[in-house]
Amino acid sequence: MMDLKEIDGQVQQLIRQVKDDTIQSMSQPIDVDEKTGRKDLVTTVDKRNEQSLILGLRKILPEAQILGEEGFGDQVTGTDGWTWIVDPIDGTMNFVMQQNHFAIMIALYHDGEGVLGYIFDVMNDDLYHGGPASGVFRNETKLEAPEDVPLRDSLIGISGPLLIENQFNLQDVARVSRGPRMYGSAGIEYVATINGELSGYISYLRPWDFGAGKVLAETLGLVVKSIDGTQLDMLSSTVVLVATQRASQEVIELAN
Ligand code: 2AM
Ligand code: CA
Ligand code: CA
Ligand code: CA
Repeated sequence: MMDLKEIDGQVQQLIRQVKDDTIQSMSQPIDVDEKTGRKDLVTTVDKRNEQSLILGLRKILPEAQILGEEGFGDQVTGTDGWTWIVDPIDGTMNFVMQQNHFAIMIALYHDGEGVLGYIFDVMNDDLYHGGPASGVFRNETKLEAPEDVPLRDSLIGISGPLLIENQFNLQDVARVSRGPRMYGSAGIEYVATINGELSGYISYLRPWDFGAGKVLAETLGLVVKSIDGTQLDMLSSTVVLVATQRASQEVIELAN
């Protein structure tokens, strides 16, 4: 097997290529389909990106299994060994409606432990990457851990459906904070938390929505948990909280 640095270099090359293809595709009309309804979209770019990423990742680490949102990967039923998790466009609704505020995400796990994470903020041309072995980078710049801010001095990301329905008392969480924000892309909200623009982010997420962000956020000392305070199961969907230590304690207290 290649060493981790070599794998990392090749994944960065791959995700930059797929980013370039994505930008290229935006100059032509894009086919959009509804998956479960008019609020759940998939495009030809989501599908093509996932196929490109899977093809590339298979070459980089043939023994790994691959979990991808659009179903071109493997049927993943366990976390033993090497697992890639791929989200080919995170924030497809933003991609279609705004041509902005979306990300491409890749994560690498070994025996359920995060090894590498990648979040490409495409329109800002910023690749967030790294893991416990190397630290976290925005492009070439190594990032410091964000300040441990409390909820009342900060903005907090909360997904639209959870806030509208006041699930887990999230309207109280919003009131205690300086204000709620909703960006519509888990990747972009993870990045905002990593950058210290938000003290945290709360949303119902699937493994490809939280896999990459979890590696990067935990490497920077942020808390990534289920909203009830328990550990995340890498293969299950749940309401995920990523936050500073202080904000996470406050949110978990208010939410349960
Ligand atoms: P997607 O664009 O890859 O589907 C939108 O608030 C954020 O939540 C996006 O990151 C989006 O990822 C994700 N998302 C959208 N619909 C979802 C659903 N039904 N379940 C879980 N996550 C969803
Ligand atoms: Ca989707
Ligand atoms: Ca997603
Ligand atoms: Ca997606």
